[in-house]
Parts: sequence; C-alpha cells; structure tokens
Amino acid sequence: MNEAWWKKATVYQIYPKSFQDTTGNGIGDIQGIIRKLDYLNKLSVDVIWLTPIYKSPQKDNGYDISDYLSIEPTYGTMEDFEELLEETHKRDMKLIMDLVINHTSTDHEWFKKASASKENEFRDFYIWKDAIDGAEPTNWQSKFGGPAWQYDEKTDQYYLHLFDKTQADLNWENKKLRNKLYDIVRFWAEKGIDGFRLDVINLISKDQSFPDDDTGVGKKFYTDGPRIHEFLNEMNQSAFSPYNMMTVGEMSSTTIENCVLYTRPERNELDMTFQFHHLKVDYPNGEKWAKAPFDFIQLKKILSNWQSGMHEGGGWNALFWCNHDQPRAVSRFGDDGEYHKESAKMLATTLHMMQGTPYIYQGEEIGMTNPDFDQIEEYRDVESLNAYSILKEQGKSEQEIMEILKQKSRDNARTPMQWSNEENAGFTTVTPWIPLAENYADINVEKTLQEPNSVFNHYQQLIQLRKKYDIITYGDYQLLYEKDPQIFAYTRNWNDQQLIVVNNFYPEETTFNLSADNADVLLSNYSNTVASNGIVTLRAYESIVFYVD
Ligand code: TEU
Repeated sequence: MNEAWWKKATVYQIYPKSFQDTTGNGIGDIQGIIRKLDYLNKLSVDVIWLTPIYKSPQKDNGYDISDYLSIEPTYGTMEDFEELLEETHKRDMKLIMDLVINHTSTDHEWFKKASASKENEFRDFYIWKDAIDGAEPTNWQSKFGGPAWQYDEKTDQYYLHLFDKTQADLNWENKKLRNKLYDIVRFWAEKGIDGFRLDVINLISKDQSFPDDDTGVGKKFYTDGPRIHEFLNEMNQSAFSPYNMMTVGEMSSTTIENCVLYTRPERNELDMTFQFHHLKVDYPNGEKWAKAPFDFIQLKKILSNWQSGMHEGGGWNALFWCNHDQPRAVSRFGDDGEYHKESAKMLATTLHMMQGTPYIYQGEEIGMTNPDFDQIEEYRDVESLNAYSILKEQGKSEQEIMEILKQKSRDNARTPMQWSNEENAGFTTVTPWIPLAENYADINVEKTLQEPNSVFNHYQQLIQLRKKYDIITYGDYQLLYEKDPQIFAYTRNWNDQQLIVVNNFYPEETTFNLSADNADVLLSNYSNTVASNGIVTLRAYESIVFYVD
C-alpha cells in the first residue's frame, strides 16, 4: 500500500444517528451501518468516516464525549463496532473515526474530578480562570452563542467552553493530558481502525495570555494558536505514524499558509484538512444566521485559491460540499426542483474533478435536500436552538427566524437517510428522532438504484475516474471565465494531458468557447453532449468534463 493511497480515494461520511435504525427506537445504530455496507461497496467508496459513536450525553449529538473508550449504548456495543470494522475490511473498505479532543463533555470523569476541587489532580486538564472585575475572564464568545466561559460556583472559577457549556475545553498545555489522549488514539488503533477525522483540531492551542478580543466578535484567538504545529507533530509521532493512520483535520477559520504547514508530508502533522471558507459565501458580512443568496464569484475564487495554494505549497485538500453541520448542497448551491438531478450531478463534478480527497456526505449521492422545517419544534440541533433564542431576543419575527433556520440550520443535513418510499423512508419502524424530509417518496436509494442515469450512478463514475486518471490527482489547476456570472470552468494539466471542466451553475442557457480540436467528452450530466471545437451551448446546470491528450 503506498503511503498516500488516500490521494486516489473517496470518503463517505456517515452520521450514525440518521443512517439506519435496526432496534426500533427511531435512532440509527451500528448494526444498521453493517446492513448497508454492500450499498456503500456498490457506490465504490474507499473509506467510511463515522461521526462520534463514543459514550455521550448527546447534547451535541456525540461531539460531547463522556467516555472515549466505550460505545454509546444507543448505537450498540463494542462487539457491534468490532463486527462493523471486520465487515468493512472484508469489503476492502477502510474505516476512520471522529476524534474530538479539543473538549470533553462535562459528564466526563475527568471533568467531574476537575470540578470537584481546585486541588484535584485533574483540575488542569481543563482551563479555569478567576473572574475579572466580577465577570468572565475574557470577552470571548462561544461558537454556539453567548460567553465562552461558564461560572462554577463550587470552586468560584470559570471554565472555558468554545462550544456548548456542556463541552469543556481541554488544556493542551498539560503534557499528562496530552499523553492520556495519545493513549486513546492507540486504543482505537490497536482495534485496527484506519485513521481519524480530528474535530476542530486547530483550536487546541490557546494563547496563554488569554487576551480580550479587541475585534468585537470574541472569536479572534480561536484558531491556529501558538503551539498548534508542535502539538500536531507530537501527536503524529506518538500515536498516528506508528499505525500508519490516515488523518484529516477539521480547521475552523484557518489559512492556506497554515493548511500547507498542516499537510506537507515531511512535517508529520496531518494528511489533509477541511477548510470552510467556500461554505461562508452565503454569510452576509460573515454572519451565518442571516438569509442570503450565495456569492457565486466568491465561491469560484475561494475554491480556486485553495486549489492553487495547496497544490503549489505541497499540501492536500479534503474536498466537500456538505457534512453534518452544513445545509444540503443541492438546496444551497443547486436546484431542489425541476433541475434537481442535473444540478446535483453538476455539483458533484465541479468538486470531484479538483485536486484533493473528496468526501461524500450520506444522502448526497442521491441528491437529498433540505427538509424545509416550518416549526421550531422540528429542530434538534443545539446550535440552531441557541440561535433561535438569540434571534428572538434581537426582536426578529417567528417567520423571519424560521426562514433563516430553513437555510442555515445544521439539522438540514441530519434528517434520516432516505432508503425507500416505505413509511419513514425505510429508516425506522417508529417515529424518528428528527422528522424526515417530506420528499423521500421521490428521492430515495431504492428508486435511484433503478434509474440508469441516476445521481448515484454519476458519483460511481466520478469515483472511478479518480482512480483511472492521474491528471485528477496530480494535475495543476487553472480557473477559466473568472468573472462569468454563471459558468464555473477550470482546467487541469498534467504531462501533455488536459481536462476542461465546465459547469453551468444556473438554469439559464449559456455558451462556452471550447478551444481544443481533439477533445473527448469524459463525463456529462446530459445524455446527448458532444465535443465540438468552438462555441458549446450549456443547458440548465449542464456539466461537462472534456479530456484532451
Ligand atoms: O464543528 C466545528 C464547528 O464550528 C461547527 O459547529 C460548524 O463549523 C458550525 O456549526 C458552522 O456554523 C465540529 C463538529 O463538526 C460539530 O458537529 C460540533 O458541534 C463542533 O465541532 C463541536 O465539537
């Protein structure tokens, strides 16, 4: 196995809670994933990424871990997990888990001991500070709204939580803590897993002077802290490299320069990184909780800058449109209506012909959409429910708030997987933990597998093209039509081969000037596309990959 096998691989992200219920409690489970492995094999993905399945009070759906070494009983047992791992490997797929080590649940034994007294040996596993002028130690804000400090009456100090107050930040300055975390990595590595996705990993190093944020938004000091590269290199050498693990870091608000440093192989930090700048082009003035169309020119510019910057720097991108925290891509950047299939395929081609390792979020391969929930009672996500309260306090009307949540809530991606047109989409036999999208009778796996030119089939082809054509893995990238208001076109060049990838992001017909006289159509989302040198008409959401050698 060459050391960078993941440069030709495609990863499938599973949100277990919403994937497949086999116990009749309305919540997905590990046996449900086992039941669907042949489906994933048919899609021909190489790696499965599971979001957290460790023991957790589920305040943040598992990103609040109370025991890293046991399985949340709702999902099953350790034996179920070991069976899943064995069955995954039997099908020549790999399995990576989600490592949440910036914070733990306040239900974790470490925190219970740490909060018992200032003298406890676990006290400085977390970040405690005295009040300043009777208030929070700094003006930092939680990403889920409100102050990032929670007062603990028992010990008369505040503890830091960059997310929910039930998610206490760990103190990575403490080497004893770091070694405990590396032991946890080795525990799962010994079980035979193939790697990790590391949750908000660029938040683990804090500026120890804990200054106030003078930019006014309270989040200036969060990312890429002073010792981040040191910590990642230490963790890599201590825990990842000995087991040849594939690692992908989730990076909040980071830079190309830092991601080159995080992923250059000789630095022994991480293999690849997720960044989110392209998923903030519908955040007016950087504000997530506002309804706005996406900025298409910005989208092209950001994705292109990351393609060129990481390629030239020797780094490696994790490519994605959606995950469990983001709205569904086809609803956000494509069309839920008349051109649903064409736009879902167009988005897939736009991303999968780029350099990096592509990630498919569960249901993306069949074009699942946002559910358009109308009532706050349908929402479950802690971030969205906090946002609802804050927007209410700001005086926004119920209707305005529901329109914002419809567009931006993380619950958009967390509705149950749509397996069939049976009741509850075949996900469960009882009421699911979160309502389904109502269109599951039309958009479901069973139906898509019977369609010759389905979205699923388009993803299968993209995955195979990545394996077959080195130009997709190694070619350089050049954006075309930079200012065009509806075409996202780029070339990939490698040796004397060229890909010309052309995507119409809108329903209006447009034209593209193909200047290559021996181009072949490698892939299209319309059945009757021909390569003709000169002016090419692009129909609604038409997407074409031309190959020239
Ligand atoms: O997400 C990091 C994060 O900041 C997300 O909350 C996301 O970027 C934001 O909601 C977009 O507005 C990771 C996990 O993916 C997320 O599910 C967790 O809630 C979070 O960390 C805390 O662990």
